[in-house]
Amino acid sequence: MTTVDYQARIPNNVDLSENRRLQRALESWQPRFMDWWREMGPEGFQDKDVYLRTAVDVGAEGWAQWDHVKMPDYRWGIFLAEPKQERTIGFGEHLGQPAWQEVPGEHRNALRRLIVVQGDTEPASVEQQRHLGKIAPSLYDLRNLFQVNVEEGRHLWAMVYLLHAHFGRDGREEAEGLLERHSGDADRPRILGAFNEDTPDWLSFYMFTYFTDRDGKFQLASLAESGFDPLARTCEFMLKEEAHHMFVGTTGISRVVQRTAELMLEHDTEDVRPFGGIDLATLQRYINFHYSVSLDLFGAETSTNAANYYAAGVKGRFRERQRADDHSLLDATYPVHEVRAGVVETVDAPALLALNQTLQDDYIRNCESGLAQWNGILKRSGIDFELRLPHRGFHRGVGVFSGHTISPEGRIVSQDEWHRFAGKWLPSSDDRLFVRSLMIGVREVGRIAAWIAPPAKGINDRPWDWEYVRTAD
Ligand code: BYC
Repeated sequence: MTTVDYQARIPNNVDLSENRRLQRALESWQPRFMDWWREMGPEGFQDKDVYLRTAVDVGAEGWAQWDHVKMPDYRWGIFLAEPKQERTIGFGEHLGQPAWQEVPGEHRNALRRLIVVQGDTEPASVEQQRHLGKIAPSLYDLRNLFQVNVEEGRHLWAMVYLLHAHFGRDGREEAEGLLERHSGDADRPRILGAFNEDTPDWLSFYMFTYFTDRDGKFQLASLAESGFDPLARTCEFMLKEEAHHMFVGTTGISRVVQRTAELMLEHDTEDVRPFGGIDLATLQRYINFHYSVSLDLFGAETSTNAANYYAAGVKGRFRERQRADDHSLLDATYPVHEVRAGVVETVDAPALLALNQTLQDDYIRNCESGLAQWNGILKRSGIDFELRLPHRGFHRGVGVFSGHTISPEGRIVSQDEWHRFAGKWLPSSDDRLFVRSLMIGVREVGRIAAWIAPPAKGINDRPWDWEYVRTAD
């Protein structure tokens, strides 16, 4: 059992006090993080009490403490999952060898790159969401936003710890860089595309936590298989916190669908906009957008980077250890897509090269679960409409489909047709303005904005209509 030092300036279960040099380095990064949080973190509400869960342990039970705290007082700390006795590497060229506790020289660059890319997304999402507090639909939602934000801040700490502890001077420089790049910044943008998009309204926030945080789940799960044990254990614990972020997305969209269905029945129309609801066609366009930019986060479907990461033992597949194959994939093939003569075809590629597509396929299957839930609400309401995931080639900027114009149904269309239909397939400026017009902050206990249904229950056994954030001055 790793003991947790929760009283230390930086709460941790990595015996930080035993390593003075590292402790000093992280303590000098801490004020930089706090400056960033104040400048780029949630706008307003910093002096308000928010009902937050804070990680205090890594065991299965009771790992979190719940209390009203001011966000700047949140105890951001370093928590790695329990070590596994004699853990071995589960895939690639080093299969069966003991997991590394230190970074092997030959895999240093690959590991640093993966950790920096992962680390970069965490503060990026906080920056993207910083304006959402004042337009939150309820105190319950406001609290969930801040929970997600402080935990993304903790996930940044997780990656910064690895950089400082294992990558020397260039690790420290990379840690600085994580606070210097900013979402959407023209000169110093975040590394991955989706993290430079705006999250201007709460529908976008729920879509982001559903689709983009879910990429996080799959990437973290692949890194949790890493032969580099500190990275694996860090990601394993991050996944525990991440589950709530996707819950916010799944249930958030469910509640919007629920409210839309109620308004459709009440007014006997699909056009619920005049009644302050979000019509299903607009919801579908938001799904199309967020799903497609999130698919881009997987990189190209066939990738030598991914093959090298796998062969080296630094990044595995989702649930690598539960797969019944040889975990080296040297002779295996995997079906991938190609666009040939205007048609999408499936061809076999070496499985090692197709690892990004493999992970993307796992992700797509998992995305379907939310759609089933949302469509269940429509069906139970007697509404004959199905929300769908668009074709994987729709609106892609990375990989085999980039450079092709493909309809949500998967038909390759001309540039001309694309431009004619883009406003029907993707949120138009009119859609965005309309959704933005609904975003009026609601701060009274028990009240909620008219475009979304209340949640079925509250957080941590509290009622949903509870003072999750004490907003009074
Ligand atoms: N945008 O071989 P390729 C999360 C670059 S989300 C811009 O196709 P590879 C979270 C790529 O870097 C999870 N650039 O792909 C969610 C490479 O550049 P270099 C974040 C892109 O390397 C919500 C070149 O194109 N974690 O946690 O096999 C809230 C060719 O690359 C993009 C990770 O992603 C893009 N979309 O795979 C908070 C895990 N895609 O090297 C948090 C770590 C590719 O030629 N990252 N490029 O300069 C990785 O595993 C891989 O870097 C990627 C790319 C999957 C991202």
